[in-house]
Amino acid sequence: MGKRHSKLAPKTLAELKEQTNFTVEELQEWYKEFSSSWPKGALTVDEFKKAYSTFFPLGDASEFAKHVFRVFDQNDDGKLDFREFVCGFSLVLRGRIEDKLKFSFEIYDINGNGYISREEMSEVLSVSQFMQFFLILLAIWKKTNINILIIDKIIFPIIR
Ligand SMILES: [Ca+2]
Ligand SMILES: [Ca+2]
Repeated sequence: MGKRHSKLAPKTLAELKEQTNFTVEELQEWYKEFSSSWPKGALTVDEFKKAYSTFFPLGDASEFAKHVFRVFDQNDDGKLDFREFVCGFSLVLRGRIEDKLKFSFEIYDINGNGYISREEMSEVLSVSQFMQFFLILLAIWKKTNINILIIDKIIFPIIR
């Protein structure tokens, strides 16, 4: 058994600092959490669902978690590595409004053809689940700068 790395390599850290809206300290903190929760260095969709449902045990949050996973998994290999994980959270929690809207769109556009069909809309989730998702993220990331008003005034009407 090799020694588990609980610190990010300086090069990776510098790259992630560029790619996300987190500070060096926050990234180190995320990494520590991530590597102790998923020592393999990546998590599967089932593990993601499980983590998700511990934050939100009621209802079928795991169905929605599946779609979040799909969008976070940038290289489509069925695993979330630390980079994808932290980039996903950065986007949702601290991204520009345009990026958050793009994220919302991709959640619904399951086949990635640039359109949201009626079927995709009903497949994904109800609006209330979508709102829950953001509230869960808020709970996870207390120091978030996400603005509830932005969700309410911009994302909510768009996905309705
Ligand atoms: Ca991946
Ligand atoms: Ca589509």
